[in-house]
Amino acid sequence: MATKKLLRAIIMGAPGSGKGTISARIVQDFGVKHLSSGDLLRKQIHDKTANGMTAKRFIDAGELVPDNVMLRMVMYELNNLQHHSWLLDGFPRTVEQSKALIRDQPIDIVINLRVPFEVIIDRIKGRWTHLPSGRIYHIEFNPPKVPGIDDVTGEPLLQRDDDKEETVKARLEHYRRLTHPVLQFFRNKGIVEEFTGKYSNELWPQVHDALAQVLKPKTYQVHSL
Ligand code: G5P
Ligand code: MG
Repeated sequence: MATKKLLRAIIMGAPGSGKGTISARIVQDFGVKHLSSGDLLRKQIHDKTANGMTAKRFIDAGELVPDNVMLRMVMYELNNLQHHSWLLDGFPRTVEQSKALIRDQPIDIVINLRVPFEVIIDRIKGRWTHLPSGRIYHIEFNPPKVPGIDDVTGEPLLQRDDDKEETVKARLEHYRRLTHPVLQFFRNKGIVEEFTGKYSNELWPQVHDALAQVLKPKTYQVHSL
């Protein structure tokens, strides 16, 4: 496949499968813009916008935010990224969202992270997030330099409200029911690349190589196993 100038990519995977972790590495090595629907929603909640207030009720229950809210928000952001390569994380999550996206944007590749559900709950329990930037830490896997403090800004880290064990279980269930059909939708288009494993450091070199087939990397940071 010839490498092309602008990349349109999607990263998929269950809650806690490492989409944010792998996305940060893709941004670093390939210089693409990262658009995380969850980060966008958390910012709207923080800013107490009307969309944020609607979304909060669904997020706290581990349910998906309605398609009309998501589409308005994400398509607006994508419109500002027309001249950039981008990676969508957490969107689309329903077949409705997928159909609306591809009506507007041709997608080159869907990266699907397949991580067993049993490792996910433990991972999420140990996650700490810098909410304004979306930077993610884990108490063992990638701890901050100072416990509870963001490495870059020195601001406090928080645990996400939807990371309680019961909410994580609801999120995994919604993923199974609503997001599997999305994968099938893109598989039918022949653009899904599957990556299976327990650790992000095991998946990362494979993801890097697959992306390098469609976009020239600027660098390759090794993250040891
Ligand atoms: P989000 O924000 O999209 P989820 O549920 O899809 O949330 P999440 O929880 O953000 O996904 P992730 O990004 O896949 O997980 O995973 P991550 O943060 O990188 O990794 C999880 C933790 O594990 C981190 O602490 C990381 O450091 C650690 N970790 C990573 N790799 C390893 C490893 O190898 N080993 C170990 N030990 N640890 C590791 O969506 C949130 C909500 O917003 C709404 C929904 O309500 C959703 O529930 N929403 C939407 N609703 C409708 N439509 C949409 N399109 C929506 N988008 C969001
Ligand atoms: Mg995430």
